[in-house]
Amino acid sequence: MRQHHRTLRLLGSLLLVATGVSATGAAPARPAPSTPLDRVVPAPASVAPGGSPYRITPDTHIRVDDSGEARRVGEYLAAVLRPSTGYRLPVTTRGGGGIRLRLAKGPFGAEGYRLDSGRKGVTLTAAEPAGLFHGVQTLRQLLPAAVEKDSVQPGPWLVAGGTIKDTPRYGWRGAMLDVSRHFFTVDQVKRYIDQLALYKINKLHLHLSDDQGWRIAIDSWPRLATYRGSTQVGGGPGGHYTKADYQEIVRYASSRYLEVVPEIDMPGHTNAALASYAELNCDGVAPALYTGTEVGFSSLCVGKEITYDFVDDVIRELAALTPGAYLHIGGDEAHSTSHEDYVKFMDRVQPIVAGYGKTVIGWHQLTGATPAKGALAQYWGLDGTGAEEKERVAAAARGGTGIILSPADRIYLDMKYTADTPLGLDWAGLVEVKRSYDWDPGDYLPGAPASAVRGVEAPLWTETISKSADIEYMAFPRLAGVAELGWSPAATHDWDAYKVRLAAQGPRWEALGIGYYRSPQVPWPAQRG
Ligand code: NGO
Repeated sequence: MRQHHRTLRLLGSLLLVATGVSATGAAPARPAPSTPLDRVVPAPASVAPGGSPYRITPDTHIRVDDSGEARRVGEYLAAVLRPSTGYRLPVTTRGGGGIRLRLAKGPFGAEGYRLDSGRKGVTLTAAEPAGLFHGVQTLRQLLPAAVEKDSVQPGPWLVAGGTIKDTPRYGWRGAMLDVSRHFFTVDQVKRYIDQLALYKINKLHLHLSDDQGWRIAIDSWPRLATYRGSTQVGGGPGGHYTKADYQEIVRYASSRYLEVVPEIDMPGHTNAALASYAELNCDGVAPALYTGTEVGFSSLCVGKEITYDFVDDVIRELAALTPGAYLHIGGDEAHSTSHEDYVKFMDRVQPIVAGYGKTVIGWHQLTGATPAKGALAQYWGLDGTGAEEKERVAAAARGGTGIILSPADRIYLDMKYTADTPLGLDWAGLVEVKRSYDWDPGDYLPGAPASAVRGVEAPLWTETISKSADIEYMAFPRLAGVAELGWSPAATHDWDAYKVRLAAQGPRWEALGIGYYRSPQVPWPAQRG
């Protein structure tokens, strides 16, 4: 009799798992199904479901290798799970069953991991702590969305059985935040970093200067930050990062395995610098502060030596704050600089970056000059950009320049979704969720070898964006698609399958307090409460 009951119960739960009936849907309310192992964004490289699920209980321990970084990842996981499960989840280096984070040699690369789940536990294995961290993001998505809440939830906390083996397609999976047009505080940037980490984004590009604001303290040119940090688009108070603030952002990003890529845009987009120091202007007259949104009207004075003293000082101080390999020098929309001057300027400035041990990145206009050896060009054209311009970038790629893809009519997060989107711009067109996801970085740029493509990056320009809620509304859901383009093998690319996995993220975002655009293209579950 007892046996019979157990069989029935087992059958019932299998059925629930198979049909995906929600625990809060029709009776019977328990047990809840576990999330299918492949319902993860970005799609893992390979998924083999099977075997019993693991259930996190009050007795679960998080066992880590005896390494500082593995322990830190374990503590990070515990901090995610404790508030919603209400369990202690001690992080231990010995004994204790349940969740295990292991560092071991294997075919994982710098960021990959393997997840094995069964009745006795879940084990994440990776060669590097970054891989464990990305594996933790996968594990989060395998648990019910309520795991993301900050108060105790009923559970149960099941992880489906099976194995995931996962490594990224590209090493560059970036997001850019423009902190110049509107300033964002350290806490706001940290909040975005946490959101980027959910989807295994590994670069945070900060656009630190533009016509409307200079956001990083430079000791040798103090007025940049104190004067030109003092406002923003629309005339608000603006702000800037002290060096300590900036280092805190870098530290926090690195604790989430993101590398910060700082950008000082030059020689155009420099009204902030020109307004702060009259001597940087060819005519020696400082222009007024600028709080509008026009582009292309400012240029550093290419013929003056002081320009290069200035650039050297800025790059030296910024390089000293940057543990990462790259410095972005902008180079877009230099409409007020002659072509000859632009080439001259880039020929002088790129060696300065190299001299401080960093690799140059520029917007793709840099390919109209002579990109330094090893430089990366960030493509921000459109599907419809002229063949000549695309070929210039492709030729540079064939010559060894790496390419980061940020096509504006695909993954500029500041483009409106539809004509009704209250925020954002539309100069590159309207970019709904499907359009944003449905392209292949591998064959996007005709004539560029696939091996030149380092990955993708989603810029968020902030002419119309002034608070975290704005960032989130424009980034979600498109950011998840960009992350998938950067991480998942091309073979997994399929809008119909993607939109189902994406829909499952909605309740997670709600649990995390992220207000997202509920695109009608995506079959979101009904919103609760
Ligand atoms: C362009 C321009 C930026 C604007 C952005 C708005 C690039 C690389 N330069 O992108 O100054 O803020 O469009 O979408």
